[in-house]
Amino acid sequence: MRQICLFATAAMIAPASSLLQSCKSAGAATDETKPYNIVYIMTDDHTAQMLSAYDTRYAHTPNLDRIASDGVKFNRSFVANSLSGPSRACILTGKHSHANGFTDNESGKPFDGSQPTFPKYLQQAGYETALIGKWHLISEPTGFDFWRVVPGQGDYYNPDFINMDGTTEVVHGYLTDLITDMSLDWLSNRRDKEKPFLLMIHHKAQHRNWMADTCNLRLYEDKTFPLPANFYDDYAGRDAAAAAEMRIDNPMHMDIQYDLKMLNPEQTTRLKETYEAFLGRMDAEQRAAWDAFYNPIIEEYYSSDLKGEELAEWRFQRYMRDYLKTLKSLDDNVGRVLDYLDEHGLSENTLVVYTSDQGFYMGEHGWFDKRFMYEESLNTPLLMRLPAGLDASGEIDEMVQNIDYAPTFLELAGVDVPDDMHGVSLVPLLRGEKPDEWRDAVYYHYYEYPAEHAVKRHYGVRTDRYKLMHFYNDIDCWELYDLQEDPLEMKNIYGDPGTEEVTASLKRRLKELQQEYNDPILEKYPL
Ligand code: SGN
Ligand code: CA
Repeated sequence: MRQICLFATAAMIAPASSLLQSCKSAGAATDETKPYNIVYIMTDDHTAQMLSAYDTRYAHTPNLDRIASDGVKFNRSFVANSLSGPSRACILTGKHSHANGFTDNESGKPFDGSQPTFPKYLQQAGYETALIGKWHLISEPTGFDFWRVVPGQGDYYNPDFINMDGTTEVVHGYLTDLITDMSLDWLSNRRDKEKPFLLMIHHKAQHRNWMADTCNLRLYEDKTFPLPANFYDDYAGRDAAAAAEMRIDNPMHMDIQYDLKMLNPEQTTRLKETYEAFLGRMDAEQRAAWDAFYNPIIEEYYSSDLKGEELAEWRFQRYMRDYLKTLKSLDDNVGRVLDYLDEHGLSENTLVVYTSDQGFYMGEHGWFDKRFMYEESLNTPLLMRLPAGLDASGEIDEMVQNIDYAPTFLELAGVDVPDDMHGVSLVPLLRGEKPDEWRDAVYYHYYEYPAEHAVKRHYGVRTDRYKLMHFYNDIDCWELYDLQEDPLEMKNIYGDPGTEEVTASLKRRLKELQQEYNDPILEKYPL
């Protein structure tokens, strides 16, 4: 990798016309010789259906929507492997999982922190870098001047934080607030203000088991949410989907005590002890507020004897409400960060990125969780508020992937993108250009099986209109969807008469992508 310069300038990345404009609109902080700062906010398991800039059916997220309305919203934003650790490794390295080595969460193999990552390249280019919140890559973070992370998935209440000196301490409060407090503290008091910065704020927020802050517990209780059209999916023609263990209506998949908070001293469930451990972290005041809210619902639930669809739909409503309550904290806290940047004259010169480590199912196919290459979890929200000099606005429909973030940030910092990165820089799109040649297909590969939720290993290709997937390992099933005709992916048309040509062309494209990225799976399942 060759470094162009120590500090990038707005002039280096902005076309002449936009530069004129940026000079005119620039405030004190947008001196055109100043490199851009990057604030990267990522939430665990936040799906686009639950972000009102994308979908107004369920959620109201005014602060996240601010990022979209002041900047851009990517409508076709995908992950490379829909799971936390792998997704984070793809983002840091700009490479697919087989190349960065972190293919799954559960094998326990740590991320190889000695490999190049975009924060390291930014450090070399003179940036000050920080990471706060969920890390989930087992090894210690590398490439950051400052980091403070939660162990594993992190706890909602009074969580542990691991410090850079290796000590772990309990910090009193609600995790989403704490991560924001620490991030603002770093911005105000800890960073070297002479340097451009990268701040990665990694929230747990939307990750199972959706425990809201006590101040938000009573929200949305009067709301009834519409069921997704395919809530009662029978998975006909989709064997891998039928084998998955992530149904909202199945008590072995979604636990009545841990997930739905219906604590019962007389009953043991698979995850009850884990829930009790989470409750055990609360102080007396938090616990009293929690019990005051849940006890009447618990009493009503256990005396009502709901069954069948009535029970399934009650479970869905509780899931939706809990998810939305944790989302309220997240949205408020994103608002705090945006306000801070505005109030401190940083907005004009700072790229704000909002995304998630993957999408999530909110009852589509009857599910919660992610992992599958179906749309809800392949897709991930991606919003960006752009600094002066980057003139795109509104919606971007080009297909982008989380391996693109690293090259984007490098280009913005004036650092050459290393040849071995798989992603491509999104900077042309951020400039408002409509490139003639843009990616026509994304590649996906999921590995974590056998594991919780029983989602089989699979890889596939998605084009603008079609999706082809191959489930492998202890199964050998192909699936093909016409997303235009069947956006909910209910009818697997693989092998149907009339699909021969499109199947052959998708297999060709899949093979090309596997060759381009050097995925060794091609040797095992030649195309
Ligand atoms: C935990 C959850 C799973 C979830 C994985 C991965 N189980 O194991 O439901 O799929 O994390 O999530 S739990 O009983 O511990 O809640 S990821 O986003 O970190 O990849
Ligand atoms: Ca996740």
